[in-house]
Amino acid sequence: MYILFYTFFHPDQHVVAVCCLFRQKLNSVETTGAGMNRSKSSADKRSQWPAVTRLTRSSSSAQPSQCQDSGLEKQRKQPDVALYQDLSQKSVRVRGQEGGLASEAKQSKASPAASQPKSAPNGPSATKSRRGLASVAQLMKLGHCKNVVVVAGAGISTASGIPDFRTPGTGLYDNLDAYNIPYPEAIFNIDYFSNDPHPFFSLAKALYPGSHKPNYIHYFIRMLHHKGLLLRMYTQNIDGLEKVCGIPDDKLVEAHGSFATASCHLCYTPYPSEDAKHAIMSGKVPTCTFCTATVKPDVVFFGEDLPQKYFLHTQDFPKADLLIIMGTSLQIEPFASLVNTVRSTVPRLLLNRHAVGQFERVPLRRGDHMELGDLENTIRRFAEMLGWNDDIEELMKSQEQEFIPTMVSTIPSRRRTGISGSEESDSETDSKCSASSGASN
Ligand code: CNA
Repeated sequence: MYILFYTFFHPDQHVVAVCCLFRQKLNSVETTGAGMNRSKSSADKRSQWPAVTRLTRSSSSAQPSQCQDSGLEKQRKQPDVALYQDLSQKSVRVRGQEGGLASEAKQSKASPAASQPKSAPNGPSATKSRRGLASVAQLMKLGHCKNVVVVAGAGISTASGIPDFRTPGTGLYDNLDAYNIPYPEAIFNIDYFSNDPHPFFSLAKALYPGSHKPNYIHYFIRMLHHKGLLLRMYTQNIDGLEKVCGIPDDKLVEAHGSFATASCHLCYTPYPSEDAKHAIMSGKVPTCTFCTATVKPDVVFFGEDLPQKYFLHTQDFPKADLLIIMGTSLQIEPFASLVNTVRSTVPRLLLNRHAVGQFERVPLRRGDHMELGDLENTIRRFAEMLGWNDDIEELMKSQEQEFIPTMVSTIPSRRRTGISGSEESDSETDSKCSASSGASN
């Protein structure tokens, strides 16, 4: 009560602290699985700040200058000032809702480990550390890792030809001229979309599943599942390649949504995804049959709720005995904070081009491992160490044979074909039905 009173009179200074407390409350609500979805009713609840039964997507609390490969500042264009100010005002509410996690992240940064001098061990010496790939491979071979959680980002799909966000030069944030937006995040900002959907739709044309194929990294994760070791994969990617390579729906959390379904961005009335795709691909704007607002694929924008499935993390992360983090800059909250929720003794392996998040700190947390460099090369070496390379190559070949003839076909039939067939030896065939049905949109 006192806190609410205090906040009322000091809203700016104390909103984060208050939200932190609400976040503690949220944790208890999350474990009960209380309704957190992007339904109409959930949308209606947006006005009842503070919302305690959902999490919205936001950029990390990290400043752009802290992001090694962002290079964002120098790329930013002159914003449309009026719109930018309007969005800033709107984002206050969003930041307030997210403050709990943001402040958790800040708190963790303020921990004793965080006070260590920050020096990113990005050089080759970091990869020679005993805390690298070989150590984790050894643990796996000894049978210590039977509940592996994978956390992934755009870096796992660059080998498939899909640019990530932040890699200088090739990342989308460095190549925004075509989209005519005032700042990079605007392309995934729900308020900006509401005002002008065209920049996102231009990008969506390139990202719609169907024109890219999964790569060795995706199949490595599929192999983890095949071997019965994958507890769950949490991906931020929206390209759908995890499903295309055959990782079943029940093993996958697409934390930032996907193109598989579509709905009204305002009232969340579902809309046939193929119709949405067809409209977007032909340069039209699909509109809601209920309220006439713009329809969009169910990709989670900044300021939108994460899918309900995301909250499986409350069960999975305490259960994990190995966490593999790959191809992400860990800049987007609340996703980025997930990696801090495994038990303190659980090994965490970062596979990325450079150190990110808590892996930037020296010394690393006990049990943390890091292997830096090109992800596909790293994963190939990892697979060699585990003796999985032949299996993965074979899996890729068999999947490719099913994949190629159907590339020209529709998405649902391609996915169905990709998941059934030669995978009868898969140790977890139970998930095929759900994967197929998930892809039928
Ligand atoms: P990001 O911020 O662009 O970070 C990607 C990370 O991967 C960076 O640290 C890169 O250095 C690293 N990386 C990229 N390529 C390689 C490589 N070949 N080898 C090793 N490391 C590499 O992207 P995040 O995923 O962290 O950010 C989350 C956003 C990005 C999500 O909301 C996604 O929706 C969004 N996104 C997704 C896609 C996709 O679906 N493929 C593409 C672009 C952006």
